[in-house]
Amino acid sequence: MHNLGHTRSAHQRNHLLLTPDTFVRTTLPGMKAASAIVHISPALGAAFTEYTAEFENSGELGETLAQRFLYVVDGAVHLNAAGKDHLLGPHGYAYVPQGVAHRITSSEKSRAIVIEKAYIPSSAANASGVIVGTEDSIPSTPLDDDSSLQVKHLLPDNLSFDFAVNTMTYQPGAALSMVEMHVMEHGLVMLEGGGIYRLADAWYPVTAGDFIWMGPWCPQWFGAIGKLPAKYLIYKDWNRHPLAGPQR
Ligand code: UGY
Ligand code: MN
Repeated sequence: MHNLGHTRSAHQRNHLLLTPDTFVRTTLPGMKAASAIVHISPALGAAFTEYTAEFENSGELGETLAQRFLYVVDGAVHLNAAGKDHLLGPHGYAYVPQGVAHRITSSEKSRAIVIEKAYIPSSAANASGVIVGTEDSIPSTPLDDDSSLQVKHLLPDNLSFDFAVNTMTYQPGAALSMVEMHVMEHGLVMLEGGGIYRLADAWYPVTAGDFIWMGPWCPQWFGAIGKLPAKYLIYKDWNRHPLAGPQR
């Protein structure tokens, strides 16, 4: 569509906002009847990659050398790992540790958010096994005692994991209580609703379908606007010393 070169997408030194009108699809090695919209990768300085995988009826994801996290947005996605088959519907998710052979396929048109990251081991814990779950059965906890802002931790919070993936749901009018600035980076997909995201020195209107990358120490704040709750899926590196892992 002719939009006179306008978009809400923005590419700044320590953050990225990608709106669906600027999405470009590609096929990653090993993908069959599927394509990827790569949202962020080490090409921009991130220590992880995140993409939306769009599957046809019988699609398949390729291999990865990294650990992999998958969250199904819609459709039906199958994971075969460690000799077991799992069916993931909407809000279903899976974690596959680095080095574990697996296949991810679809039995209908489906969309999933995929996060991959080279694992940083910890001498204090063994690596986890495969995890499969659904967001719907995870209990939520209020952030900073604010019951209008609920967080669900999709992965266990222990040293086996070097990243966290959470959902955060804001009632209309709810907001982060502070402008956060922290060493962790974020990959974020707006799943429902919308609001205003402050990133560094800019305030962006954001809505379901948008992707945001926040680099280390990117000033960040969100307030939900509208009549329905706003919900996003958020990745952060977690549980490791700042000197652990690749030096950038
Ligand atoms: O976990 C977080 O750092 C989260 N509160 N950040 C955010 O929502 N931008
Ligand atoms: Mn944060």
